[in-house]
Amino acid sequence: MTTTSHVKKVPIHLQSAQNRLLIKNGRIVNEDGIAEGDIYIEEGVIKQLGRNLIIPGGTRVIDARGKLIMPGGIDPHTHFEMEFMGSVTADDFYQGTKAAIAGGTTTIIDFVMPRSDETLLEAYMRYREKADPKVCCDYALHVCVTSWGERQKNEIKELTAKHGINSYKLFMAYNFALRDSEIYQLMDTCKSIGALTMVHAENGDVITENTKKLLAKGVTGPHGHELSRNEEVEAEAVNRACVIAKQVESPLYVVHVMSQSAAQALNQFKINNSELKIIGETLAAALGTDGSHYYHADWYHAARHILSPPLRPNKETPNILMHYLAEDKLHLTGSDNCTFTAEQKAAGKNDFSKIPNGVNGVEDRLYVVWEKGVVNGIMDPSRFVAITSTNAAKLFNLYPQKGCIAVGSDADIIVWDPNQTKTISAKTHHHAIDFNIFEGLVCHGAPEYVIVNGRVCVDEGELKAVQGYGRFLPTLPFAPYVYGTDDDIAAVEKKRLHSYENELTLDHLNINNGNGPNAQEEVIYNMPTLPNSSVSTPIGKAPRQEGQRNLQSSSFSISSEDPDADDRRSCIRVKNPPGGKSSGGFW
Ligand code: URQ
Ligand code: ZN
Ligand code: ZN
Repeated sequence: MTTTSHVKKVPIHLQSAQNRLLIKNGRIVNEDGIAEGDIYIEEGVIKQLGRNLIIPGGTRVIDARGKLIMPGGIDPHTHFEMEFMGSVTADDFYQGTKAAIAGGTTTIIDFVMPRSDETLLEAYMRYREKADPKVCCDYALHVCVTSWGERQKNEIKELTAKHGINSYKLFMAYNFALRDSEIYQLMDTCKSIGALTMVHAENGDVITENTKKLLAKGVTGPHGHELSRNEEVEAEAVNRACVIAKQVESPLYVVHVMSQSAAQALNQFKINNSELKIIGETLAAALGTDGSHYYHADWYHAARHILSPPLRPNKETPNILMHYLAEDKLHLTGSDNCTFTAEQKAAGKNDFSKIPNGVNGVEDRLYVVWEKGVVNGIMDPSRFVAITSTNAAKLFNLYPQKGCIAVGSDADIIVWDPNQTKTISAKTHHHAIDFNIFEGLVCHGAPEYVIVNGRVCVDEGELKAVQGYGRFLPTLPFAPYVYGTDDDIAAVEKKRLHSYENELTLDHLNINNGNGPNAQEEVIYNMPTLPNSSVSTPIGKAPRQEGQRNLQSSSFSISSEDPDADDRRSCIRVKNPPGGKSSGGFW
């Protein structure tokens, strides 16, 4: 099996004029600003950005007036057709990636979960064989390391050198948790090969003891799940993982940060150890719902909210985590999509510790983050792009192929209509289960078009995903945003900005350049403004610091039906040092 082939598996008859596409009149949102312009796509790649583009006849035109054009979502955390806790997750790579596309996600990164009798390489091959023919969008893989020794050490070296894997997940809980000494050794090995260690941070020993005690007391229902693994149990493990990473001087990615305590532990460690790269991911589930559901009278309703670490009963948690994301104290969002049917959940009818862990999220992640983050005024559209797409691309070394709208990038694009209203429901979602943890959530904003590698896969809201259209994305080690110097990062950003500036001139960016600001030094992006915002755009990113907007009492309108809308938009000045934009801060 080759791991480097990027040849699309699309039948020739499907590749006609439809792979030439012009998206006109929208506002292009990248993580570093918003610009106005048109996008020309050919053969799955963005070929031109700007205005008055010269394009071949027969090109399909999408009018994006009044819409936002954003990079397709990248979900760094899914579990499609995974064998886990005696079950197999209901969404397979076809159903899962179809659901992803329906919600605007155009790349997913799944986890290879080895069977107990399998080598890591065998597990990787098994995942490639099941995923390659089914995926509707591009995908990459992380590999879970569920036991540790010389064999695993050699295998991860091989997986990184030859098979396009640059990230490994270890567990501090479950019956395949690694001990601290093993965690240390795995981090050391990952560091030596330029891979990123990801950690599921919960204190497994404490959970085991708490579970025994709760069951002995007769607490067998779903709420026992959260009681057995409360916030402290998560926060302790987050801190311990950070401490070990510090001893090894290794970067660390903490998956599914689910509580205020854990987010605080991570952030405090980062503040005290600013030289370390500690990355925090949280989930759509943690932002869109809460642990009060574990006390629901219907056992199935409660059980269907079970995942680990659990949702938290503190109803403020979603809001707190969203502010952490806005303030760059957490860095990206995943779904941890890991769906089980009611029948599968029933395995834990008499014992909460046997309920298969996992919830939906791959389809609804963007809706939830937009609604709770942007519509609620906690972050702006650029930060939305950063935490749903760009930061994942950077961390897993897929940037700028993925995660941005720039010349040369893959044409993974969503045309987002902020005026559309959608109510999330299991009746209309595309998962293989009949329950949705976000049921009834009314969302103001939805993808009208989703373009996957140049193909329109959501067309005026209609889903047209193609099985097997996606490709495996090999991820290379030593990602500049994880292991590189500031100069390495600046070189990547410069390459990306270079193509951008060539195409979208100051004029196209609606810049008042009467005083002639040097494009190399200063670019002014037109930005929509937000209602009732308490937090402004990214912190810890040098280019953003000047021109941080006061988002209070402004009005968010991007309707281009309104000719005066431009006048009301505020501007953000983004300083670019000579030779390109500096990454500043973390990124
Ligand atoms: O821990 C995970 O990420 C997977 C294996 C299970 N799902 C979950 O409950 N988070
Ligand atoms: Zn996990
Ligand atoms: Zn997971």
